[in-house]
Amino acid sequence: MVNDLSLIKNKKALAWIKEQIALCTPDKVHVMDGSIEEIRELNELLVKKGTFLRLNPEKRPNCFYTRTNPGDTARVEAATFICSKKQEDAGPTNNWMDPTQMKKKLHALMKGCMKGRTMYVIPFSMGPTGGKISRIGIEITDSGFVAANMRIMTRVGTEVLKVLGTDGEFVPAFHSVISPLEPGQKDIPWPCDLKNRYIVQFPETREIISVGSGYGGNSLLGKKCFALRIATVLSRDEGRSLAEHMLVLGITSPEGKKHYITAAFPSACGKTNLAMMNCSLPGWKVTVVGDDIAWMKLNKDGRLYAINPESGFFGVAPGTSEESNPNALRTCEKDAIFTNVALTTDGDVWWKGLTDQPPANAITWKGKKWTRGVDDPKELCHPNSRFTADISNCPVVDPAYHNAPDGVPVDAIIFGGRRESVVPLVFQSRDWNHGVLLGSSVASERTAAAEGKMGELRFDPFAMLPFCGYNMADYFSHWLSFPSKTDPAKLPKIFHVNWFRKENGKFLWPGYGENSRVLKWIIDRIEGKENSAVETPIGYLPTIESLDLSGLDIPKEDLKKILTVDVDAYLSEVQKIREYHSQFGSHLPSKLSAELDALEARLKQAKN
Ligand code: GTP
Ligand code: SPV
Ligand code: MN
Repeated sequence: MVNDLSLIKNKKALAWIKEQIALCTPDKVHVMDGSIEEIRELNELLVKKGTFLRLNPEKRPNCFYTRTNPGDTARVEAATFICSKKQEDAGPTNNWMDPTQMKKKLHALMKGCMKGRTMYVIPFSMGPTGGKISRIGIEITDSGFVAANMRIMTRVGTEVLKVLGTDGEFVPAFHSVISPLEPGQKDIPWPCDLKNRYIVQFPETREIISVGSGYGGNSLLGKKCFALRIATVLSRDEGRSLAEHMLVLGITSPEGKKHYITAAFPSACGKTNLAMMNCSLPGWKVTVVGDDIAWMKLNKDGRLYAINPESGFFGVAPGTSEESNPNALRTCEKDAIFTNVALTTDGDVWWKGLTDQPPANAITWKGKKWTRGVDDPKELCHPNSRFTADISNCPVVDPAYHNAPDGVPVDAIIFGGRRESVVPLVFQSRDWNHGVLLGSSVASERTAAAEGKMGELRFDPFAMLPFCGYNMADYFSHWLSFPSKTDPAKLPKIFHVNWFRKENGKFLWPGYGENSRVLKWIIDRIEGKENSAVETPIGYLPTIESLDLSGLDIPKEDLKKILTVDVDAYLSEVQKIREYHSQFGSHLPSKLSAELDALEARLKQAKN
């Protein structure tokens, strides 16, 4: 391990790192160079310490297994703060505290917090290193788990430092598990400080400080903290950019025509699955650019281009199977990290849905011996258990991921949520502003990706509720500003989907690879195919004839249910949206209220 800051030539970075060393008093400092040797050594060290278990190299070469503290298994939204100078700028949907006060509180926790530990300094690039839309961050962390994950999820090392140079800009991102070690004290398997978890963004100074949690989105600071919370602010200020909780996919028709589509669904609502699906429609192919985050920018040609700022997938394990997502399974066959899944007796992993039956014997994510037929299958893996895998290992990675550092042109943007009732399978917005209304009124049943009560319906505008770094209503305004910044005809068309309609506890739509039928319809709409839709009060819906359902056995009554607008249910939906929007007060853009009024008027007219 290097204990040397000589790699850091950036003056501001050096000063910041030295300050953190003085405050946190780590035993060692390691600046990550991103080399293969370095990550090998780090993985070995984590195995030696018991943080990682090496999986069976014959079954899963270069793969590791880890278990978190049972209380540290998901993002903690209650502990996530946007500390702008004025509370109004954080808006009513974010937790807020005065930045000076928050810093005081955090510094008290940070004092001596790395005692007995190694401080990893991780220079990382979000987006291709040196790319036009890319941005640089430096994460400081005392978690080897975080360092190993960041090495997969972002571009790390000396190349990044080269681009940063002596005076380049970077986002300082501090992370500590706040679990100092006394001499001779054994490192507990999963260090964290459950009572003192704070995931804090300072939008004005573009800083991140996260303490107490070692888990995923709380600690891999390039992901939600930088690429969304800080980047939404940077994008607003830049004016022609967006930072979104969206997958980016390419879809090629049997005739060889390619389109790029982005889609925003709340956490654990199907982005990873859609982004790399195997199309059930013969001859169609989906390729993945990204599965969680998109940075988009208006280009000189007037079109919106998207990049994936990440370089890996931090995917939900349960539900990932040969039937639902074979490409995700291929991606984590090697070089992957598995968190909170079950361990099999032959040194492999298992999670709910991987196979119909669990293995006869296993060890649960809490480290308990488990026997089929005796113990409860629910104990095997955590519902938010995850795999961290390198996007380059994905068999359907889109060539643009490697070859188009400035992004791919976006033809369509899709919004969606997990809705058992009311919301149809798919519909198209009337225009951009109506599309922004759709984004602003995304609602979903709560999943395991965040702590809280499962299943309850909550609004999650643009799937960004926990990820917007400023006042959500001002973010709506930023979206509404795009038609004035380019030829509106060049903007992507906006759609809404819902794979999750249920009746008697069963899904009405088969989902997964069958969603290609919906994507095909979306492409028909982009291409202006005649008679492909009917106009309804909520937008353009497919007719049963216009959806390609060849080879799909699905009852006609079920199709009718998911392709019909329930006017009364939507009228009460409008009331809920109005109520939700009202919390934004004078920040709510009048254009958006006008869109909602117009929707209500169309629904009322349809009723008469
Ligand atoms: P985050 O990583 O938390 O942002 O989640 P995500 O949006 O990438 O969700 P993901 O694709 O991992 O899916 C989450 C869960 O939804 C998994 O259990 C999937 O099996 C399930 N799911 C995904 N697509 C579909 C679908 O089309 N139909 C149904 N019924 N379930 C789906
Ligand atoms: C999400 O919750 O949206 C995730 C997982 O993608 S995390 O990295 O924890 O944010
Ligand atoms: Mn996500």
